Amino acid sequence: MARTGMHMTKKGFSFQGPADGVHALKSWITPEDDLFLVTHMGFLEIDPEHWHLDVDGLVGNPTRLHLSDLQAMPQREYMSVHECAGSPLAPTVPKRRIGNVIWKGVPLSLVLERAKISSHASYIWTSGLEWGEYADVEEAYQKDLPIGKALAEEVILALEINGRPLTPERGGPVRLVVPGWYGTNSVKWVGSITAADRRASGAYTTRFYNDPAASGMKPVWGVAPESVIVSPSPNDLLSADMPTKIWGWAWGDHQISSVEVSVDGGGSWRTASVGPREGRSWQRFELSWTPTSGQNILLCRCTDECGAGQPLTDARNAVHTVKVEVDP
Ligand SMILES: Nc1nc2c(c(=O)[nH]1)N[C@H]1C(S)=C(S)[C@@H](COP(=O)(O)O)O[C@H]1N2
Ligand SMILES: [Mo]
Repeated sequence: MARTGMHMTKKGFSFQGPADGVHALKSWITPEDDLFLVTHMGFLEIDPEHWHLDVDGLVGNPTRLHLSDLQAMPQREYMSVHECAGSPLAPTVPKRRIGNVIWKGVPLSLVLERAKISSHASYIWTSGLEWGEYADVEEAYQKDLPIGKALAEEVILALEINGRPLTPERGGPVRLVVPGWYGTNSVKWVGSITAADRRASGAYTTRFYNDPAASGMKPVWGVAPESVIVSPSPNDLLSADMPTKIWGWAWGDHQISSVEVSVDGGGSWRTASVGPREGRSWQRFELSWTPTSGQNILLCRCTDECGAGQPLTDARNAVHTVKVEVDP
């Protein structure tokens, strides 16, 4: 049910992102204007004075926190890629909804400690406050985290993005952020947190955001290794025999150790240079290249420190391709 001091501003599923897609993502930190926005049921506007967070379930001290309580707690900043896993109804279609931002807020672990979380808690459930319908389901946006991830230092109840308070569209005044895991886990408009000894049973943790796996279903949690070519874009005017650069971003829950680029449609691959990562940021890669006239088909693929890579097709992190026409 609706709490006081909040209303939906737009109903239904919505996606917004830069018109040029990944080719717009030229800066290390993605400005909010270029950062995608997603909501399943609609956007919620919450009066910060009325916002509160209830922490209950397997805790010794059920707690209600107002915005001023959170603001008075220790906060930290964390740089992280923010990526949407794509539609839960089409999990193998790459959407490349991505950005790299700096979040700031209160570590979730501090809030759980304050509520005296029980040693029997093995999952943390988090619910958004909005209401509405998505794919014939009408229930709260509730997600869960295994306790190990919930207590990890990077998981925060964010109050800011890129140095500014979260806007209502971004999930403000307070949202969960789970760096290293797909955006679906980062619950916007957080209203309640429940400690439990089992997984949450709602549609967003059982029916949606589970990938088929040999062992049954695998929750959409850690971000798989992925890379995109930012430049050149298909609209760039390139001239044959003029040396230029192919560059882009590579990221994943684990650090990326190598990126390869193909300039002949995947026939052969060259090793690009790869920059450092901070927190769970993306990493820049680049390769010098002298185009030849006609159509050039560019691809990139990366491998993380655990040896995981990118499939060529049929996966949300499938290899990215850019076709460029080069003048003679
Ligand atoms: N309450 C709530 N939280 C949510 C969602 C939602 O629909 N409701 N969508 C999730 C999905 S699928 C993504 S990709 C991110 C999008 O966050 P953004 O709009 O800040 O980019 O929020 C996640 N958190
Ligand atoms: Mo998403």
